Amino acid sequence: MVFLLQQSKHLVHIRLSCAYMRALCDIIKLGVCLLITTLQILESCSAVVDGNNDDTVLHIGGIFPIGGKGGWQGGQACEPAASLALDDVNNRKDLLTGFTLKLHWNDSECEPGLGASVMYNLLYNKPQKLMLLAGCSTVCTTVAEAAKMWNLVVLCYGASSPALSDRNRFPTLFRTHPSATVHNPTRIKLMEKFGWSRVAILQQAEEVFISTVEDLEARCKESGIEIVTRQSFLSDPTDAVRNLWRQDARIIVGLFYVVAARRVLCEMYKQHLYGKSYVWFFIGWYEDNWFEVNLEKEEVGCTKEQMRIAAEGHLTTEALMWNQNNQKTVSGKTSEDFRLRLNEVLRQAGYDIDNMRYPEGYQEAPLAYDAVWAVALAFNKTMERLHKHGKSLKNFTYTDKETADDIYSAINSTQFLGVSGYVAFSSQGDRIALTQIEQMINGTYVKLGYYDTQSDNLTWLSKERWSGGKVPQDRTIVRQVLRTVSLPLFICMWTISCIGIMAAIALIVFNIWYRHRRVIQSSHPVCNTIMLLGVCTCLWSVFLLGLDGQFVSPHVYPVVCQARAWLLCIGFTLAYGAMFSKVWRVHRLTTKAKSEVKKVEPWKLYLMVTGFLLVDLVILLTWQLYDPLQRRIEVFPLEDPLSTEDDIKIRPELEHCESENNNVWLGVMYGYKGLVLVFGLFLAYETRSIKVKQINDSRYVGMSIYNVVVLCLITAPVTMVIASQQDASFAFVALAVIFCCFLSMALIFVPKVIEVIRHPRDKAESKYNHDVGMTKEDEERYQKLVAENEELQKLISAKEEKIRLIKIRLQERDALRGGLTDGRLPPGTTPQQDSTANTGLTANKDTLIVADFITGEGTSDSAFGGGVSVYTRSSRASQSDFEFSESYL
Ligand code: ABU
Repeated sequence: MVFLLQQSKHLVHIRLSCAYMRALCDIIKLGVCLLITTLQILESCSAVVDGNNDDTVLHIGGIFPIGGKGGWQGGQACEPAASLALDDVNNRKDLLTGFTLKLHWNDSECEPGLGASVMYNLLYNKPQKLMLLAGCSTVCTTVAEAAKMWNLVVLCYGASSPALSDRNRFPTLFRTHPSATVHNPTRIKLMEKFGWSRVAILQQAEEVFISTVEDLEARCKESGIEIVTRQSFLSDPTDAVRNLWRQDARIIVGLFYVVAARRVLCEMYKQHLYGKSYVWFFIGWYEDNWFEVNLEKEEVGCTKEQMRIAAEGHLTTEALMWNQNNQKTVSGKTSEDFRLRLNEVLRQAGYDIDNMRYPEGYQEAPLAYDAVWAVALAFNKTMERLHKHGKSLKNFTYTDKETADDIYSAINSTQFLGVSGYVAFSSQGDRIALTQIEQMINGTYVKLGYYDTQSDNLTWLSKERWSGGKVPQDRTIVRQVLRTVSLPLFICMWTISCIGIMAAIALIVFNIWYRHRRVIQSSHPVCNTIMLLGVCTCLWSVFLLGLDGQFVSPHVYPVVCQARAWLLCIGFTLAYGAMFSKVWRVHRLTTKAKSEVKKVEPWKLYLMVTGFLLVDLVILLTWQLYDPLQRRIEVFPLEDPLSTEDDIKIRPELEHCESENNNVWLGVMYGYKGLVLVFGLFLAYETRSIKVKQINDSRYVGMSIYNVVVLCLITAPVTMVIASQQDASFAFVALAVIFCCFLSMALIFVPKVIEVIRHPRDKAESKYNHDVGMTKEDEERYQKLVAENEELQKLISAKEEKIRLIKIRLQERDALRGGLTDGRLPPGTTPQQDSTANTGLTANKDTLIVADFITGEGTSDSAFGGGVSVYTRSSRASQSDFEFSESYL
């Protein structure tokens, strides 16, 4: 029982607890309901206060880039400007009568993703927005592409991307900001004005700049301006700037947001792409002090001073964003009034306006102001229109295409004078505007002029200043300088050649004049004359070798080339061919049987020279007809000029004579000449110690051949190696030709001339002949005879001494006998016998003298077989003659 009582108490207690709990819950529920109701009441009160729920408020959404790190943060000045416009619009009784305009906005940081998020928040949160305002091209692109899905018109106050002019992609977009393409005609105009036809482009990899560059490229092409390079970068412009330098870019159009612009400027400084040789076109909407702010924050890596140095002289182009003539605008205020008010607002927001420290977007602030006015005017127009149909803007929903079209038409036809100038929209929704050109002079922007694209009217104030004192050139001017043979060298070689030619002519005269003299006659005077003609021709070619671009025009140069080849070949063939034919003949004489060779037939020598000439003619004619020598220019690497003041480079050029298949022709010619040279060398070597009376100068001819061969074998390859050094090459060839010619003339003619001078009468020439007719065997025999002669002389002297002594003794004896037998001869001795003894001695002497004067005329020596008259070396031959000729061999 107690247990039951206890249990029932317990149950009562639980029930009481449950009731208590239920009551508590009800109280909480009531409290929550009260709270919600209170909140709802508060919210509705707030809405009433804000005007959100008021039927008299028209809501628009705003997206402002303000706090981002890159791109354009123009919302900093544009948002206050838009607020000013809202105030002005809402203060106007004749506009949107009975309504007020309200802007709901947020920061996009110029980030397309964040911009999209801001847009969705605006769209999905009440109240219903009638239009969107946006700034920054990347955000506008995202917003305008999406907004059409909500039948919303987007008005961009700060988007310059030319891509936004695509009506198919952005059917509901309008902008008070002119398209960046408006700069391009201005840039082209400036390039034409300053004569720049070669430009480069440096761009940040953003659609806004890519589409601007596409437009610029098309316009440059139309105007005949070459785009030398187009460099782009994402965030670090180092490589792109370096490439500009590599491409020798001088006039550079830079398209980037201001943060990137600071990096580019720093890179320009580091890589020395500034100053008198460079002109940079920057976008004009950066703030005036853009190059010296945020350097540390953005870790730019250059000091303010360095940035100032690099920025000096750059040009900017920008659409005019401030109404120039201080007229009253649609708001009843002038652009100056607007500026003062805006400055005041910004000052209150903490900006140091008095020290020209403007927030980003200050330039575009009039565009934001006018954008709000354009919205108001368009809504006004739409409301009137809708009113006629008993409709209201307040009833607009995102599915109301009809009202959206009305808003679109209204804004499309809106035109007014705003603080940014005359506001009107093209069929692409673009703003039509004037552009202004500025230049940074001494750290501040100076207006240079304005350009009206529509009327192609450039107003120029002539305030530009260039650091080099003259308009920079668009490229390194390359001055082509023809490398020519130095004049003193040419004159020197030509003078020597002239002397050689005169000497050769004199020798020809000598050769003909004394042709009857044995010394000339036996050396084949006609061959000598041919050789001398060849020498003249070769020496004349020296003149042609030095005849280059300093004397002849390019179209005459090929003629000089061909004349050189002809003269040198023919001259060589005449001179060398004549000498060759002589040694060949000597070789033939010494190798033929006596019966075969009676005498040297001159026609055979001429035939040989003619044969060589014919081969020359065939090769030269074929060469000239099929692949003539032309003027080819060898270009050398660029060189700096002597004066560092000049912004030019020197490109040395050198003229060459070349055919298409030059190596083939040279191969043929050198091959042929080489064979003749080597064969001549062989013949000269074979006949080195042979002398025939029919060709008395064959040994000198041999020497001359050695000389020619050696020089040709050296000169031909060396000139090919040093062909690019005009002076060295000319001097080498000219000296080789001159040396060959002079030495050949000297070797062949000096002995003859001396002989003729020494012995004016022909008789004496036998000695010359003896000299030259001497062989080694003759020499040995001669030496033997001399030794024998000396022995005999000594013997004679001894005998004479003996005789003298005997005579003395005889005289003594005679004297002794004198007294005995006066005037009588010794017994057994006759006067005749005495005389014979003396005569015998004399005869002995005569014999020796005869031995000394063995003449070839009378001695037919068979030492060489074949009936050739061989001469021994004469005692009259000078020892030095032998030494010279033998040491040479
Ligand atoms: N004038 C500012 C333009 C900014 C932009 O196009 O993104």
